[in-house]
Amino acid sequence: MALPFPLADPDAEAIEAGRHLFAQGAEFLKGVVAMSGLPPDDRVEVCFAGRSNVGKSSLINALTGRKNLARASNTPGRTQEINYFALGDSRYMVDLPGYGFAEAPVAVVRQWQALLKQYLQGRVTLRRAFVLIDTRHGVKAVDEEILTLLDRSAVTFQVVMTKADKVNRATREANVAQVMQALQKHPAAYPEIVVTSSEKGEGVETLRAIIATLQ
Ligand SMILES: Nc1nc2c(ncn2[C@@H]2O[C@H](COP(=O)(O)OP(=O)(O)OP(=O)(O)O)[C@@H](O)[C@H]2O)c(=O)[nH]1
Ligand SMILES: [Mg+2]
Repeated sequence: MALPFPLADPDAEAIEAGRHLFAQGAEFLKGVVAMSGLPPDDRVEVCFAGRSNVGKSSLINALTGRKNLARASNTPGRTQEINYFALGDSRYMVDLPGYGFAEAPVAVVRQWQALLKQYLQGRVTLRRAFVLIDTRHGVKAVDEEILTLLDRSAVTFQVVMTKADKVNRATREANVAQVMQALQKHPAAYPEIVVTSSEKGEGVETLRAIIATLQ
């Protein structure tokens, strides 16, 4: 029986397109704190969303092969702006503020949530939101909130599981299955997931290929 949410498996042509795209180089463009600060919507854009500390910045670094491009910190909630990266001259990659950071002041959380909502609902060139889920934990209640927001915003989202190097095979399989199950009730879910490790490079080629084939 075919799984409703199989693992992404791009063909050789897509892998090559991904390699080519990322070979063009990536640059940090700007950090945005309000919709008025967004760059012109003149190219395909993807964003990375996920709980604080899930590995968003590390994944952007792994994709671009640049150790410190997106600040990967040990301090949860540090990336508080919408950070724009230009990939060659044809794509934007966007590092979103992490959610679920319990120690952040309520007013700050509200402000992020409002901006996140405006961004997801208002950015016409946003082609896909990658929602990062920790392979150690699977989908949690706090993740469900953003999945529901994406459903309502009609933004296609694709789950990228992170930190796969931190779990054994049994946990990995159990949590991949848990994610596949959780996605069934989300109409905006793209029906393939990607398992990654920024540390080991697993899944990085696949994700590059996916980003390169979005039009
Ligand atoms: N072992 C391992 N550690 C990882 C991996 N990805 C990220 N980490 C670690 O997890 C921590 C958080 O990673 P970040 O990339 O800063 O997470 P983030 O989602 O950008 O966090 P915020 O910006 O605070 O929302 C760092 O200590 C990373 O080194 C991975 O694939 N494997
Ligand atoms: Mg970050």
